[in-house]
Amino acid sequence: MLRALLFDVDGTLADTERDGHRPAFNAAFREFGLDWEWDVELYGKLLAVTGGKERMRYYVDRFRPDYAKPADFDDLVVELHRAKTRHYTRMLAEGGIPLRPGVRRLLAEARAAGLILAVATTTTPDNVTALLRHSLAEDGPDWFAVIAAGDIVPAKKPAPDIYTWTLDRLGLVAEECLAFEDSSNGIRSSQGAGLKTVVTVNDYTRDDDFTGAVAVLSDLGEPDAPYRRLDRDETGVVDLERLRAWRRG
Ligand code: XBP
Ligand code: MG
Repeated sequence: MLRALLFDVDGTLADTERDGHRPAFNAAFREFGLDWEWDVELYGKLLAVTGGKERMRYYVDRFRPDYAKPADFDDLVVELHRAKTRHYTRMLAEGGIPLRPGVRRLLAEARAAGLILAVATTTTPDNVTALLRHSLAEDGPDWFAVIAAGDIVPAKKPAPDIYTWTLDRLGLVAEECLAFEDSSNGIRSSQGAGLKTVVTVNDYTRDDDFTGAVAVLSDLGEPDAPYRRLDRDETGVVDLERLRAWRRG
């Protein structure tokens, strides 16, 4: 029986990366007087690494051989990340970033049907709360039985740990759940935890490897704007009936 839906956040619930996280990183860099500037294309490359602190370290190691790391570089990364989170949550509060097509509709249907909702993401907990509160509903965070986020597991996606942690917390096994992801790092993580996974792509992840996905979609679809399936010729709307049919396979 399908008991729970587990959602990634960035790129899945909302298109937060290009116009949310990226400018928030840039604002933090400016605040600290750094000449780092992540444009849209570079950010696509940096998304290979999940986690904001991990991404900044990767940027310096891979793209800034000219940068002389100070002795307290690890502390600087933590400070930068704190500033970035402040900028990002303020952007969301200021009217931010809308949910992707079909997300609110499916969450509401699942909730009304008594299914359990959960979040499994590498982003910082404050970011998730801000998005759910400002883009879903004032009580949006309360819609979710578990919000697993950020550093609660040391190994971020593509490691399966965040999904395994979520399943443990819910007291459910993978067969009772479906996951929703937007990236290859994400689906490696969810499938690594044994979860069947529905993918909705975005501009950064369209060409990712989604082998094993239940379905690869443009988005979850709305009645007046159906999804387009990328892995076969099909359009439609993702609702519970369709999810149950896909799950049965
Ligand atoms: C999301 C991430 C996060 C965000 C930034 O990946 O990788 O790092 O880009 O958030 P996923 P933080 O969608 O697979 O969870 O800066 O708070 O880490
Ligand atoms: Mg994602």
